[in-house]
Amino acid sequence: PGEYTLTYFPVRGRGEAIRMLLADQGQEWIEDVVNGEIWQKGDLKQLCVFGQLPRFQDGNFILHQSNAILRHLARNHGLYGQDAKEAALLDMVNDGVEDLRLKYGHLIYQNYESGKAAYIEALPAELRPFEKLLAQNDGGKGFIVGKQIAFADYNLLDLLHVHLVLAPNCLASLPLLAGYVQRLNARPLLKDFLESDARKKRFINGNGKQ
Ligand code: GDS
Repeated sequence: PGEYTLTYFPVRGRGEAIRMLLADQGQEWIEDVVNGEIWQKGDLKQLCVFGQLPRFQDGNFILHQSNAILRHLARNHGLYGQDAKEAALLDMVNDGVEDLRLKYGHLIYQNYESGKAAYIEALPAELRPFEKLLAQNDGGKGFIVGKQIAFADYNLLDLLHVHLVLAPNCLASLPLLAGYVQRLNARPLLKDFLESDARKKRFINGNGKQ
């Protein structure tokens, strides 16, 4: 197996679910941190398939698109469910996470000052589908799909983390999700990662809004 390298800006952004998956799976990886000055030069952007980061190297294999990177790691680390139906449900959850992540990104990068209040107002309704899915799986005491952690759990956990910063009370009416965050945060390797200095120093988003 080759060495893992994550090339990304010094933010959580679309890199953090990948980092959490790797950390929780006991994997090591190289952080190739790209600051604005390096990015502005444009050479790296030229190398990126869609002109954007994150970029991920697994040995000589290079991949772009954050969700494709998560899925690649899922296939290689047994994080894609127990059978084809669980894999399909994990894809469904991950697409739901992506839909809300895009709305969040729009708020942060395009509409923060004027959109924040309405966004927070609508947030519990946006998160409730995940609460319902959890309730349907083992009474909400476990993971989002099946009996083992999977890639979509890391992506959902990151989505919940960033929303808890934006709106600390957003899970007040969603007790299963609140318990899910506490339970996953307490996984030993994930806890070490979440409490690391590197993680604490990292801004959530590229423009400093959160
Ligand atoms: N679908 C891709 C993925 O999932 O990997 C999206 C990757 C992506 O958006 N990467 C961003 C990037 O490389 C950093 S994440 N930007 C540098 C560039 O484009 O040159 N993206 C749409 C999305 O998330 O789908 C965005 O809205 C990103 N915003 C989120 S940051 C601008 C500013 O600061 O306002 N200069 C950059 C804003 C920006 O890239």
